[in-house]
Amino acid sequence: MTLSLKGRTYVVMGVANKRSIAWGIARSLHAAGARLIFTYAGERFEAEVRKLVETLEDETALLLPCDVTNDEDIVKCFADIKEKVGVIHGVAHCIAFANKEDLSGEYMNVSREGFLLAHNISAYSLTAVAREAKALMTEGGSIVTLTYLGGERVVQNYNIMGVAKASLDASVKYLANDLGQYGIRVNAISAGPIRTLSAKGVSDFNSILKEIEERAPLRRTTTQEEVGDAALFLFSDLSRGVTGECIHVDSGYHILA
Ligand code: NDP
Ligand code: KAL
Repeated sequence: MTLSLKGRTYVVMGVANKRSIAWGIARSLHAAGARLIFTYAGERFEAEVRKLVETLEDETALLLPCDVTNDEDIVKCFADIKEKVGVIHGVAHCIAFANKEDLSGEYMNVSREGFLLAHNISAYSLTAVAREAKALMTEGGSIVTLTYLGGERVVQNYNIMGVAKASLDASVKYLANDLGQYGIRVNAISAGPIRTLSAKGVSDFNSILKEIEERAPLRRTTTQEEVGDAALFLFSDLSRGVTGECIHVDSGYHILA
């Protein structure tokens, strides 16, 4: 068993820019020789993602639109992938969204609309994507999503996103149970805080990072590369016995009281 992914194809969803965790995963998969297909939500970041993908200098790389709030988009995206490459071996789901007003203050003030939006994009999308991807994973495969400690415990301001991540974490287990019989594994990586576009605008992000540096067992913050390499393990056959699992890549912060 090796970590080489030569001859394998993976769909990476959720690159917005070079700081995206999805881009860290893409770089690790690319270094292992995998062929990559990127999906992006809207035209907003298409040009930026296209520029990044070009830096890989891989003519086989593909870039496709996929807004996960839209079932037709998801179906079309995977139908396009089927037509262009046939078989895929995995999907990296690196997508989350909640309205800014639902990410501070008291959780209980969340509106029905805000609650459903966060669950739609951040949790339901994994199930919708897994269902479409399954048809293309005829040689078995591995699906990896990204979660955060705020789905297991109360983390200040994470609020609705914590509730959505709890739903995502449970989805990983139910999907793992459904898809195991087809040789498809489903796992999550719980990443420590990383400064990405999603984290932008979080007023006390510096103090969150400082606390990790001071208290986490490894005494340093998490990098995109660390998450990328953990994903590489989950996509490779070295993790062939692992499914329905959540691996914390967070310098060990989650073990602290
Ligand atoms: P980014 O902002 O780089 O990525 C978030 C991505 O979500 C963007 O690419 C965005 O696409 C995509 N997205 C939002 N709405 C939709 C939609 N409707 N359809 C398709 N894609 C959509 O942030 P991160 O890399 O930090 O986030 C990636 C994942 O990592 C998320 O699940 C996040 O919760 C998780 N995570 C992040 C941590 C951190 O500290 N940064 C810690 C733990 C987990 P677009 O830009 O095209 O709208
Ligand atoms: C406790 C933490 C502090 C931050 C609180 C909430 C963070 C929630 C993450 C969520 C994904 C952020 C958003 O949805 C931001 C959105 O409202 C506005 N941003 C955007 O629209 C940008 C342009 C696009 C690219 O973003 C998205 N998401 O599409 C949590 C910290 C310590 C760890 C983090 C950041 C975890 C996480 O899940 O991202």
